[in-house]
Amino acid sequence: MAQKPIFVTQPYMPPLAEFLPYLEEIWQNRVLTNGGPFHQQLEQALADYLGVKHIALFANGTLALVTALQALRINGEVITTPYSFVATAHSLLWNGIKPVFVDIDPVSLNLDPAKIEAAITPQTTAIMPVHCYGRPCDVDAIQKIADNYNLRVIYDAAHAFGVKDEQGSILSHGDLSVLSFHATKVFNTFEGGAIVCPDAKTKQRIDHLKNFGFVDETTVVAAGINGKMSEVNAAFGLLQLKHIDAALGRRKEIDTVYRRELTSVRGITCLESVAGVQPNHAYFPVLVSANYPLTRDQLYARFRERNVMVRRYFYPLISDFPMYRGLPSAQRSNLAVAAGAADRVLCLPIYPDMSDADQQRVIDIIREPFSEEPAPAQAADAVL
Ligand code: T4K
Repeated sequence: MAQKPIFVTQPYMPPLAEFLPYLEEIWQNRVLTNGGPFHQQLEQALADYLGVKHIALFANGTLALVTALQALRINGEVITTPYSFVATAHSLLWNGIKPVFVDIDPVSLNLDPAKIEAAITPQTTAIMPVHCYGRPCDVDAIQKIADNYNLRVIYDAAHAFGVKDEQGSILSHGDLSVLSFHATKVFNTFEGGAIVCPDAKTKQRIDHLKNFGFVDETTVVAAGINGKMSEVNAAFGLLQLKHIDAALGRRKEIDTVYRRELTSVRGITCLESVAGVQPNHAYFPVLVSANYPLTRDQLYARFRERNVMVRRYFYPLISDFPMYRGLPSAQRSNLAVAAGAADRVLCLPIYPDMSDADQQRVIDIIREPFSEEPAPAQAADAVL
């Protein structure tokens, strides 16, 4: 009989009984959306929790990315990473902006600052890096380049909820940072997202843009969109915040066990923890090398046979999708490190409710091929 499936992630769900009072309040008030009381409370609570100045909630992370670019009036060309979820580059296309892909750093798997300058042209207006898997970009190097060339920096921080570096929240870097609160993320509001911004004026522009451009009943200042988060989602976020530290704590335990059990496995590389960073353990990526007994895709297939739904985030590269692959910067020769990572990566299951037994199942599958290897040649000689 097939064992029960284990997914790459599962959303954390607080006890339903704790959510009912929030729903009762919504039923009572009949305020469902358009910046209601839970929306306002969640913005403040998140700004406090994350240690950031201003936060504007959105219906999802993709709308937040699209709006962030609008808020800063970005156009022309934007330098970004091919090693991410498609939404990163799609947000550029939705704004009529040309993505320019730059290769990633082999250790961080984030945009490689050393390769950014060569991709800057007179049309470049901004850089959109991604804190991939919640692991911080080289924010200082990126800011230096942005300052030298007068470029804006919008971080796709979809994975980086709660991550801190030595200067505080990772979300405080650049001009804007965008979060996702999708079901698969560390902090979820079913669907949801946010823009983190440093000043009240920018926050006000973002708030107008996410509400069709309305300033008041009769004034529309921009061709805005409907990006608002509903009261149900915001209420769920408030409840989630009460549980977030416990959820992050459990993720840390799972991360620690994977590292302990997998570091010595030949051909499996865990991404190094970054010094001075408080991580969120959003993902557990490993890189499968040629000296592992199976190829990455053979291991992936074996997991599937065992009903363990590991994922190859981020394969294929964004630059390999049809709407991008014609771009000069999308050529694989320009993106060798990213292509190598995409061909080797597997994201293992990690989520707060994952049991120790389920984690052991994952570890056993990775170790299994070693017991199937033919005995080493010396051993055979000894018998003769
Ligand atoms: N930028 C970056 C860097 C991103 O990673 C993302 C989203 C965005 C921007 C855009 O933010 P949003 O607009 O989504 O807020 C998932 C997510 O749909 C996507 O949000 C996420 N990145 C991406 C990395 O992963 P899929 O296609 O892998 O999702 P799916 O449905 O296969 O879910 C993965 C597993 O999670 C399932 O096997 C089971 C579990 N799951 C999923 C859902 C939706 C649940 O247990 N419950 C659920 O409701 O894209």
